[in-house]
Amino acid sequence: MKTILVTGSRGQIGSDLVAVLRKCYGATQVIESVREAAPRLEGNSLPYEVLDVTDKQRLQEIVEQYRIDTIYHLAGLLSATGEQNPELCWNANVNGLKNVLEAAKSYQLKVFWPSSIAVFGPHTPKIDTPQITVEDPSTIYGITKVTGELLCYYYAHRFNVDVRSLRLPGIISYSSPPGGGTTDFAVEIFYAALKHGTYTCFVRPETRLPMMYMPDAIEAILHLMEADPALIKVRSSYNIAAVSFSAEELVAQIQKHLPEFTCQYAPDFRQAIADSWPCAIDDSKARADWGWKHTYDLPAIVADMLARLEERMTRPGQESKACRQSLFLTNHRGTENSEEKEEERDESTRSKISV
Ligand code: AKB
Repeated sequence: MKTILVTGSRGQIGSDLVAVLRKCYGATQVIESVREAAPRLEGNSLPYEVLDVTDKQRLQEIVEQYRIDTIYHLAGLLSATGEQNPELCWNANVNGLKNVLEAAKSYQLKVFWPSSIAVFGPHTPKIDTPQITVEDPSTIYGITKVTGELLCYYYAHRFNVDVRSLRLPGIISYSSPPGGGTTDFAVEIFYAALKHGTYTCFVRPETRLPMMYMPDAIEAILHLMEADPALIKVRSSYNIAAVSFSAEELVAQIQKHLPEFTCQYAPDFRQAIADSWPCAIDDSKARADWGWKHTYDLPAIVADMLARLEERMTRPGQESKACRQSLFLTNHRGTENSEEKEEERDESTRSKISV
């Protein structure tokens, strides 16, 4: 039986991933951890710990206490917040990962860690960005991700640590808001379209970036972590892709459902970050090595996002269980604890430092 620790568990990915892991492996087998204690979590009967990942000793205590064998290490800063606090970004992203890898080495843990398209920079080919290419990020976030990939590679080859990673694109989800990334516009726009009928986008209309719907991201993470170790040929991080669209293409797709919706453009400092990233990634290595494939294209993402958010807005509090179950669980095994009641999640408790 697996015993899993999820760091940054209240972030955009963690919020969905914890729910799915609990369905797959058992509710009490998944220990979530957040950087700061939050009242709602205190009252939650499912296991959680307060953990600042830069605290190596505390991390090791938790690993020992629960006999953890797998860590999904999601705690970290994203690109926009990272740029506003480069020192914190380095400390959380690099030292936090180093502590996780050290624990993995000492206790023979399996690790998932998200890298990002932010490892690429202005001199990287922008279209069909290869698995191995120039990595010259212009953000501190990207620098921490390149460093993290090198650390993963080093610990895998030098100490035989089973660490697996994906270079995630922008992730679009309805169950929790993103937390300080450059791709956040692709989520904010849905809330604005439904609530206000208008949105002011912080990147230019022609800005084209790689994106993925959350169910595909969760599928990719679980699939990678369940793959036979012999299939994992890349121990730095795999390119992974689903869709690629510009801000104006996203607007046009939303307008098919909401014809009155309008979008203005007011680029800010995030435009330069977006401009430094690729438009579309070549993920053929992930597809060949362990069989990655995505499900959602842009029309499917937009239709599902609007339907889920509308349902959530009209019936607040109802979305969580139904949406997660219907979207994620059909593809995954082991729903043996599906009767266990999932605690309703309070978004205000989400860790400030989390992807
Ligand atoms: C961000 O925008 O910072 C993230 C990412 C692409 O890594 N979504």
